[in-house]
Amino acid sequence: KVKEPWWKDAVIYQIYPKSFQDSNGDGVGDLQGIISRLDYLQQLGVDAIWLCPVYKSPGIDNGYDIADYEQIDPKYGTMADMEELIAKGKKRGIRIVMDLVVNHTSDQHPWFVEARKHPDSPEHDYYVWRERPNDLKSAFSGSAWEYDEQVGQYYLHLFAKQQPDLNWTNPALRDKIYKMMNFWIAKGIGGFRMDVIELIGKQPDAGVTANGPKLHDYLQEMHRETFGEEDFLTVGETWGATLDNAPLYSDPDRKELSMVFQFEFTNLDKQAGKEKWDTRPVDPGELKQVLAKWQRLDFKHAWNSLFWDNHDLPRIVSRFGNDGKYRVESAKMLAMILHCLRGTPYIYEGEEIGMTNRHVDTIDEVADIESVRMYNERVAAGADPKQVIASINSQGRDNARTPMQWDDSQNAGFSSAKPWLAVNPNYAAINVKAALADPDSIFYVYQKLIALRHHDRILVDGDFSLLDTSAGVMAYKRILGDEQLLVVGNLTDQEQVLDLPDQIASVLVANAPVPKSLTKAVLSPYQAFVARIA
Ligand code: TEU
Repeated sequence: KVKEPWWKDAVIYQIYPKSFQDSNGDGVGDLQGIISRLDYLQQLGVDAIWLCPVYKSPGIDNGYDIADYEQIDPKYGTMADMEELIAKGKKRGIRIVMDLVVNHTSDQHPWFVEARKHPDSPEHDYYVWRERPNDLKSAFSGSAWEYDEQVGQYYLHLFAKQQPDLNWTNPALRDKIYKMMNFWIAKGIGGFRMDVIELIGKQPDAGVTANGPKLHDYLQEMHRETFGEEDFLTVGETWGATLDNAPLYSDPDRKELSMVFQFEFTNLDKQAGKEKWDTRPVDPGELKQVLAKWQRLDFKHAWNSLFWDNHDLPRIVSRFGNDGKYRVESAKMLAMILHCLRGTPYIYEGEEIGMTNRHVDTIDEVADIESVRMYNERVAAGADPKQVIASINSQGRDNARTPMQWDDSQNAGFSSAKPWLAVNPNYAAINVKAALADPDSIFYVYQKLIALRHHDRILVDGDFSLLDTSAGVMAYKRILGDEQLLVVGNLTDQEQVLDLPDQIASVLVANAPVPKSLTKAVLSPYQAFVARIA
């Protein structure tokens, strides 16, 4: 009998290495910095770290442009540091999930350098070249095609032009990727988070990028050639995931990935048919419907991950909660609502202390390539710069990338030097040291929710049932055998009335005193609780 994979009851913590902890005083986070914070992560209780890219990279997209898959970038440390992180993590029951970026490389990768220099080399065909561009667009504004003088052809880049797309139809290229994956597996890592993996089956001539016809063949081949026999977590970044195609990726019988990241909730504050920069207010009724919808997966033949934040998204407390008066209440509510769902929860660094979006006044304060390019494009097209900055303040990726706030000392304890990206000025109040000192902090709600998942199978295996409540309240049950868990969250900054027939047996987690009776109970703004039902 196959034993259950390690990730079934796990909670994963995402680290953006550039912003987590600097150990050598250069203003940039590094591997030794992460090692120095493993005790903190153990105290939180997480089972694994998803480590954003630390490979050798010119850093045009903060490491998502890889120049050497088998070397650590010197700004993050050495391979010995990486091995130390894996070993010291293991001692604490924390596995390392590496970021696998194989839709594209850096233009500085030796393959691309060769592909350009010698158009008749085997490496040339590792990339996607055409005589003529079509109208495919880059995710970072402008055409997805760049003319190369030396070659006399255009190459495809679905992201920056310094991130040429790999040609997965080439079997020799696929083989190189699998060898590289096995290099990392041999180092004892616990899994891979697969960057924009849905794009590798692209058919650029047909205008197809995500979910191309060969995608699942490639993933099955990858599974066979690399991690198939490992007790391993693989999660695909799949913006185009739907209830119909999520099982194609994640049904264990198909031997592809463990689970998907689906992003449906990110549409909730976006105007239909527009870009993410064109926002609208969130309707709480829609929010709960989207969360409930993904609970309808057949979890024997599919698996979903649960997350609010990552390095590409705004801070959730600023986005769906309230980063002013009700910051603490709303952060706890969002944690309870998400962590009691079925799937595998991910926590993004700083989420566990309620870190918020940051605010900029001018484009000079913005580091991220996506925001800068969008700004230039829109302003050139006549947009009001103030409006564009407002979009960046609400949706820009730098919101999640400001340095981790460890304490109230200079630079928030992140670095002794000026950080590469300015610390959020609210660090004096919002920081890890303060959170650990306050038994009522957001941190301890996350800690409890993680422990609950480890100790009670109801969160892993229990059925989900959405309860009928007013639009501003999300209430659901998890049911396993004769055990029942009730989860309630007021999604709004207004009082809401809850009317349920159930009797609470015991309260497990709460952010406010739980009403004795649930009939016609008044919930305070963002009030939430998790309770066993009698
Ligand atoms: O993100 C994929 C992606 O599509 C994002 O660029 C997304 O469009 C944007 O951030 C949100 O609108 C992955 C990585 O997570 C991201 O950091 C990289 O920039 C990108 O791939 C390219 O590797």
